[in-house]
Amino acid sequence: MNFPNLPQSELLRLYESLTRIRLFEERIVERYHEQEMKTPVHLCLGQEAVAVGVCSRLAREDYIFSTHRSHGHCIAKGMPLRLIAAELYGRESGCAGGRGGSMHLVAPDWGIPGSTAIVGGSIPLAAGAALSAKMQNNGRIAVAFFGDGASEEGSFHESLNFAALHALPLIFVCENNFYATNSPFKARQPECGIAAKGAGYGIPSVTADGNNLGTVYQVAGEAIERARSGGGPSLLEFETYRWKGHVGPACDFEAGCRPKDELERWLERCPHRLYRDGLLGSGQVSCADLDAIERNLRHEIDDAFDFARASAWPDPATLLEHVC
Ligand SMILES: Cc1ncc(C[n+]2csc(CCOP(=O)(O)OP(=O)(O)O)c2C)c(N)n1
Ligand SMILES: [Mg+2]
Repeated sequence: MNFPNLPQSELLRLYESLTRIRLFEERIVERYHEQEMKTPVHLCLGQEAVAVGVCSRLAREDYIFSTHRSHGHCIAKGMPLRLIAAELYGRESGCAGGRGGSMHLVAPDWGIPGSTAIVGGSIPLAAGAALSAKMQNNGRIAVAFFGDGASEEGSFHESLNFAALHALPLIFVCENNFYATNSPFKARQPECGIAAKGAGYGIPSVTADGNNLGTVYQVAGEAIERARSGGGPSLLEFETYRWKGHVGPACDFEAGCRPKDELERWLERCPHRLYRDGLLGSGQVSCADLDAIERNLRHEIDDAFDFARASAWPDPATLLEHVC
């Protein structure tokens, strides 16, 4: 484990963020069968370290653009759980007034101008935000989160080209979980890997272990520093794995979507457990410290779900608002 050499407060901040995502999504899994959450949910259980390692290095004003699988990114960027939970329950108090659901999380005050379910859509949006930051010289940077499937879209290549040409303060963060829906990576792409595509445009590009929070933190930090100091874009390909099916709270290996032993191998590399073990091994914190964080987070999640379920439904009279 590449365990980061950081002050105790920062190590705990990372643990808290990682655990907040894990427990929030586990709560969705627990409650989804009640059929009160009508939105489809694309869970990021197993992939949390990428969100935390990247977003923990950003300022609140920096932009992130996420996808259909956005809970982890938005939580790690600081978006309040109440806004997310209420959106999942379709309530007026949700971040998009209950109209958007899980795939359209938005929180401009936390640097989240919008998330999009159009595969590859987050990438040019982030390039636009990075261009605006550069033109205004306001010191902000933008991050595009996207999956391995999105790297097959034209928008990925167009944005790489444009960002390289204009030296945009933009980080391309590809979460390579080796599947696009049920289609395995090897059946879709040649073996050169995703990072090689960035190198083709002259962009500093790396492939790294996305389940090792210390590695993500370090690699993301270098890219962010480069972007902020005028060094232009970077492409970071993080290898990781989603534990649940493409959509919904269930696993999918029973349906033959992927091999059980593959999932089991990745479960052994749980990003949360790896980080927790590293943290305890560092001797800087005790189990009791971590348990206290977890207890507080459970209260925060109870509060968010209670808030969501007690919130009003959107008024039907507003149905056509925001529609052209
Ligand atoms: C342009 C477009 N094509 C197809 C879809 C249907 N679709 C939704 S998610 C998805 C797979 C995306 O895979 P990837 O980019 O690897 O992200 P992951 O789900 O693995 O996080 C597809 C094909 C879509 N939403 N948008
Ligand atoms: Mg994928």
